[in-house]
Amino acid sequence: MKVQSSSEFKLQREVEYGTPEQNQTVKEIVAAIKKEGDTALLRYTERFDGVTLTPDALRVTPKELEAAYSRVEESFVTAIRAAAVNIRSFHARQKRNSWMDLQPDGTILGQIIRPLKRVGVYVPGGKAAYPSSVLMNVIPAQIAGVPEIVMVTPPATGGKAGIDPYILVAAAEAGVHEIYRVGGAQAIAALAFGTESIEPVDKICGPGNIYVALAKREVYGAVDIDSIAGPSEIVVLADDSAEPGYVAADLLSQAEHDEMASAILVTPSHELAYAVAAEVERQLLELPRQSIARASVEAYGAIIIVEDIEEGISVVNRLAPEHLEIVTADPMGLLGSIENAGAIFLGPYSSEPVGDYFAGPNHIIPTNGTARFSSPVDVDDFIKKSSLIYYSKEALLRDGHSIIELARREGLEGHARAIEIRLENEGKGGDSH
Ligand code: HSO
Ligand code: ZN
Repeated sequence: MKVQSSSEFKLQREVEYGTPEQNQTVKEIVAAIKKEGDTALLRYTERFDGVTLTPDALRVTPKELEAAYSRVEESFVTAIRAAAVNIRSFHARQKRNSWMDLQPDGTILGQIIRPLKRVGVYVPGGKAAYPSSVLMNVIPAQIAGVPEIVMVTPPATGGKAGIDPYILVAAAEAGVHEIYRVGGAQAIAALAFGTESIEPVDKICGPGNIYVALAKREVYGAVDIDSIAGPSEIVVLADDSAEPGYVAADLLSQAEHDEMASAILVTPSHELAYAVAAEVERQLLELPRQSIARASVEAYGAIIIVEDIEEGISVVNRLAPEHLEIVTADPMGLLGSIENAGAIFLGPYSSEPVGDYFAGPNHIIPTNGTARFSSPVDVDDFIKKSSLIYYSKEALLRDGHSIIELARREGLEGHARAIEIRLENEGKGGDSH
């Protein structure tokens, strides 16, 4: 890993908007699903996944779910259940209550919180299908009270319509209600607009390839979508109290996700910087995903030497990383100065995978500097709010003239009169109903 000073460092990664051809393909797929429903959905599934299905084979049956349990290790079920307990209890703290405020004049104002009715979770096929991400998408929706949680995932290619049993078990454990074996842009369109076999949803979330991301952009507005995630990032802010082997391992744990992932160490300690660089080299040689991790580290990795921890903090705040580990003598003491970070891991034992899998906070976190203005997935992503207004007669008589004034300044006489008709009537000592 390159060791460099902070002055020139700038992390820059392009956000993927796809080629014109990819955009065109996605537009065509979405239009076809909208027009032809299941017919187009099955046609694209045959073309892209190499699987021929009938409409009644789209939905995964309870029997298949049962079979999935017999194909995974018991230790996996135990671990995912324990993770689910922690994720549930963390997200349960985010639940909002509806509220109403009764004022002395009889006015009642409030906010009513309702869950979205139907949510679709996309789970990619192949290597990027993480059971842990199924939990991270589904559990917040479930805690929000979403009554219908639907999962879609592409069927295994080559004629076998199976789905990874680990994904199925995670879905069952998380509380998914319906699972369909469809993927790609066609699955996103089916969720957004519905087909004969799949009822449309209100919101689509979950990661996917470029076609999935473009399809989500394409259907946004007809339904809500989550944010479109970029490659994963970690920044470790450390001083010479840190153990180089631990820091290197944590950097590599992010680097192995993706050639475009970014792992950065920020430290005032020259000694730590060079020790971590050597450790990264040593550990890389023994990592099964060495080629991915090495590509990531070479293109987007860095070890940045700063003057002192204060400068380190300002580098961190500029990067606004998805994950920040603070491995210094007094990590808690620095917490107050961290302004931009999606998830903050404190101390030598809060290795990022603790949060990726188990502690409870969500691992779907803003990437690419967007932690500057956005937050990890949580229960709020699956609710909506309605405002509540009850005005008493007394309150309307008191405020009516101000409302009329504002309406007339906007040239909206109809608005003014809607109030005026009441003031005239009630002001004359009209009936108090
Ligand atoms: N670090 C990833 C999440 C993940 N890690 C899933 C393992 N599985 C992005 O936050
Ligand atoms: Zn991870």
